[in-house]
Amino acid sequence: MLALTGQVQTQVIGPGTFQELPLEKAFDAVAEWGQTILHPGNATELAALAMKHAIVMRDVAHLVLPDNVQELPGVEDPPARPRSGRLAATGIAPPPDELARAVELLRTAERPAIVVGNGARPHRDEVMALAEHLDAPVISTFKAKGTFPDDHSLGCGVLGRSGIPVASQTVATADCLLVLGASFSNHTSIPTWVPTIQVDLDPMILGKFHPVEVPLWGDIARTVAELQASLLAVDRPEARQAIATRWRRWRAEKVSRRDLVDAHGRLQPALVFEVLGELVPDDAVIAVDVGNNTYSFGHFFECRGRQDVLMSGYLGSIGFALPAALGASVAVRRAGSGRQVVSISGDGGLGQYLAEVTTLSRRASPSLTWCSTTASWPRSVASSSGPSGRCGRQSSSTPTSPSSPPPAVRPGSQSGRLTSCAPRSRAPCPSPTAPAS
Ligand SMILES: Cc1ncc(C[n+]2csc(CCOP(=O)(O)OP(=O)(O)O)c2C)c(N)n1
Ligand SMILES: [Mg+2]
Repeated sequence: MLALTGQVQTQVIGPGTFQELPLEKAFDAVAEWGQTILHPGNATELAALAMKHAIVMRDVAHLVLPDNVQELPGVEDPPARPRSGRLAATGIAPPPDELARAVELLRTAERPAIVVGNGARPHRDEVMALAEHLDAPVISTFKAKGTFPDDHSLGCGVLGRSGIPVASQTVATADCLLVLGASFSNHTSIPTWVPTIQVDLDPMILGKFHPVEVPLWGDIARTVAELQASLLAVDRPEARQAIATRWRRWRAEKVSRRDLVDAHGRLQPALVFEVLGELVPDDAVIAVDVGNNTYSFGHFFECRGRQDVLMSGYLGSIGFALPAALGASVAVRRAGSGRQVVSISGDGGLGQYLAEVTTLSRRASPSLTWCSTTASWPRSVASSSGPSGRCGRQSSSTPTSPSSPPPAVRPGSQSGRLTSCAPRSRAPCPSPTAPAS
C-alpha cells in the first residue's frame, strides 16, 4: 500500500505552524518506510523506492507532499524508473534437503491434509493441482475463504471460529498437515500436535508460535510444484467419501435452520446466506465486514468457482466492507473484467462509512451490490454439526455459545435487493446502486 499525504508548505515546516503535523512520525507505527518529497529532482526516485518498499516488504510506504511541492513543475524528461532490474524474482525454492524431509513426511502419511492461508491465495491453481495429485483434503483459514472452492470434492471449508464442522472434523483425523501461507492465528486453531510442514515466503512466520516438523522457506507456488514433482499420484476414495459425508451432514444442518424464525419473526442467517450464495456469481469479489454477520458468512456462505473474499485481517476494523468493495469495483472496472462486487456488512459496519454511499452513487462500478443486516447475528456453531434438532426457536439476539443456534434477522433487514434478484442461473442481480453512466 502506498499512502500519499499533504503537508504545510516547506518554508513553514518546523515551528508548529497552523495545521502542521509531523506526518512521518505519525505514520511511523503503520508504515514500513516514509519520506517527504522536497524537490521535483528526486520525486520519481522516491516514488520508485516507495513502490519497492510496498511490494518487497508487503507493507505500507508513505510519501509526504508539502503544499508548495505539489504545485512545482516536474523535471523535464525524468529518468525511467522501471520495475525490472530493481525487483528480484521471488519464486524461490526451499533447500533440497529440507524439501526431501517434507516429501518423506507426505509420502508416508495416510491421511495428509492441506491447510491454505491467505498467503496461498495467489497460488490457488498450483495448490489445487497438488491437492488433486495427492487426493488430499483442503481446509482454509477464514482469511483464505474461497481460495479453494467449497464445491470441489476435496474442499472442506473454513477451520476455526468462523468455520464449519467439515473442516474441523477433517483436520481432526489428519496424520500430516501441509500448511501454506497461514499464520497459525488462534482464530483458526490449526492443530499443533499433528506433524506439520509449513511453507511461507516470510521466514519469520515459519514456526512463529510453536516448532513445526519441517519449516520450508520458499515461494508457495514453486514449493508446491516441487513437492508435486517428487511425489507419486495417490487415490484416496475413502478421503473423498468422508468429505462428502461431512458436507451432507452440515448441509442438512443448514437446511434444518433455514426456515426457522424467532419469536419476533426474524429469519435465520443460514437462509440469508443460502439465498446470497445463489445470487452471487461464480467469479464475484465479496467484501465482508466485521461483526456477527461475518461469522455467519463464514459458517453459512459456500464459496465456489473463482470467487474472491476480501476482509479486514483478523476481523480488525468494522466498516471495512463498503470502502473495500468500492476499491474492488474500481479495480475490476480498470481490468475490464466485469466481475460483480458484493459488499456485506451489519448496520454498525455500514454506518461507519455511510458517507461513502455518496461515492458509491457517483463512482462505483454498476456491478457493485451492497447489502446490510439490521439485527445482531451471533457467532454460532462451527466445531461440530450436532443434532439438527437443537435449532429451536430463539428470541435472544446476543452472541451465544457454540451449541446454541443463531438468532435471526428481521424480515427485510437483509437487503431487499437480493430477494428481488433472479437465481444465479438466470438474469444477473440488478445493481441498486448503479450510477446512470
Ligand atoms: C473500528 C472498530 N470499532 C469497533 C470495533 C468493535 N466491534 C466489532 S464488531 C462490532 C459491532 C458490529 O456491528 P454490526 O456491523 O451491526 O454487525 P453485527 O454484529 O450486528 O452483525 C464492533 C463495534 C471494531 N472491530 N472496529
Ligand atoms: Mg448489527
